[in-house]
Amino acid sequence: SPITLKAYEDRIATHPSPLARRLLKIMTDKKTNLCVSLDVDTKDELLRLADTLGPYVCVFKTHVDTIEDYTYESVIVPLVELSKRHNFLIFEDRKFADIGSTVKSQYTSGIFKIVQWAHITNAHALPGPGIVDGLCAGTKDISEERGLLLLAEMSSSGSLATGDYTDKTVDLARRNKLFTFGFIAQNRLGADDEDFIIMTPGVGLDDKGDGLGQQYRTVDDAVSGGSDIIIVGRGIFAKGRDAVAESKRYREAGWKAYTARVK
Ligand code: 6AU
Repeated sequence: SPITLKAYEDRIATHPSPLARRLLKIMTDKKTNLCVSLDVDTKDELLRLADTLGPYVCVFKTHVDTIEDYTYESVIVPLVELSKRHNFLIFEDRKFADIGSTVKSQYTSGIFKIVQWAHITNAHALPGPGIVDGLCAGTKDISEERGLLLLAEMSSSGSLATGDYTDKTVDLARRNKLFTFGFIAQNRLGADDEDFIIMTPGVGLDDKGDGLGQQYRTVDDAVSGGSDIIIVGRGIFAKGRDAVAESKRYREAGWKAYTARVK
């Protein structure tokens, strides 16, 4: 039988994670479950897209280490400003994968200082509980909400994150539901009485793949399968595409698919 879920709005009051509550409120207020993946390599392009697409998204996802002309002052400061102006959250797609002590440094230090500005980041479950503990320890002095997504499944062809690995990733998230508020996944995960936020990449309406292992599913497939937020990158801003028009299209498709599955 098709998955039915409570409305985003009805999940706000009961969600254990403060960050998830804030996110569900933004989604409800802006009527969008679209996360745009800003995989570009200059700060001008990143900031231009964040400004023009800001009204249509609940979250912007970044790979900040791919920006050629990155500095904290010229990229992060204006990006945070735009996140306030357009009311979106920032998700640095860092995919941490090391021991707790090392990821804590990678999260808090260096030139990126991710914990200072990224409301959301993600990590592989591979190293075990220490990775979550290390990242959580990194949020100690931050007053704003922070949240972690574990990679429970991947969109890429031949991914090893399946079956028992996926189940154990869900168990790992259960240890700290205040911080680990959901998953990067292709399917609904967790028990019916749990409320993990599922964010799903590998979504595209016009392409099937990218020749390097990425696999695309439609918005309907992702959302009817239990995804709460669709992550779209090249489907929106690849060369020749009108990013504003595509953002509106994916936002509409995402919201329509969501309303169709609400209880
Ligand atoms: O829509 P695309 O293919 O242009 O971009 C997809 C984005 C990329 C990937 O790094 C990321 O989503 N991603 C992730 C994430 C978000 O963790 C996991 C995954 O399984 N597949 C995937 O594509 O920025």
